Amino acid sequence: MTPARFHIVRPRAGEIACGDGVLVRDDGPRTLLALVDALGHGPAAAEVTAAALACLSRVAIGAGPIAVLSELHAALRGTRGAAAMVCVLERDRLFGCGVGNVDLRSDPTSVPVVLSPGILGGSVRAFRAFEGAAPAGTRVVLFSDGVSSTRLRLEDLRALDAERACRTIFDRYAYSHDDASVLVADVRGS
Ligand SMILES: [Mn+2]
Repeated sequence: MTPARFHIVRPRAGEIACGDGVLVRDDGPRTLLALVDALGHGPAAAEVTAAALACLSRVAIGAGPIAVLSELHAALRGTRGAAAMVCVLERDRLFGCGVGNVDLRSDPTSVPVVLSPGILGGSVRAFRAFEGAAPAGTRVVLFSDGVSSTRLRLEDLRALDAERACRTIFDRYAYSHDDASVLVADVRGS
C-alpha cells in the first residue's frame, strides 16, 4: 500500500510566492518523497523550486536518491540554487540523500541521516546517501530550515494521523520569517 501522506508549504510572512516545495510520487513498489528549499525567497526562489519540482516529477527513481539529486543538480545549474531532501521508500527500506539545510526524521525507527553540504545547481562536493529500516508503522518527516527541529519530538505525535501530525508540527515549529515546508508520510503494510 502506498504511504499515507500530507504536506504543508507556506511562504514567509509578507510573500505570496514560496521558495519551498514538496513532491510525492508513487512508482510501482517505490515512493519518492522530495522537499526543495530554493535559496532566498519570493518569486525568484519560487521559479527555481518550480523547475526543481518539474525535474523531480519526471526523473527515474529506481536508481536511488543520489541519481535523483545528481539529475536535479544538473537541472538547476545556472539558477540561484536550492537545498533538497529526497527519500525513496521501497519494501521496508528508506533510501535518502539531502543537500543543504533540509532534514529528515523517522519514528519509531530512527534512520541515521547524513547530510551533504553544498547547493544544488551550484557546488556539491560529494553526495552522501543514507538508508535504514522503514517497516509498516514508520512515520517519515521531511522539513526545511523554516521549521525548528530542535524541539521536534515525533513520539509525542503518534496518536495523530499524517495530516494532523503535519498540521501540529507546522503550528508548533514553523517560523513565520522564512518559507517553511513539512511532509509527513506514514508507511503502511501491503
Ligand atoms: Mn529556508
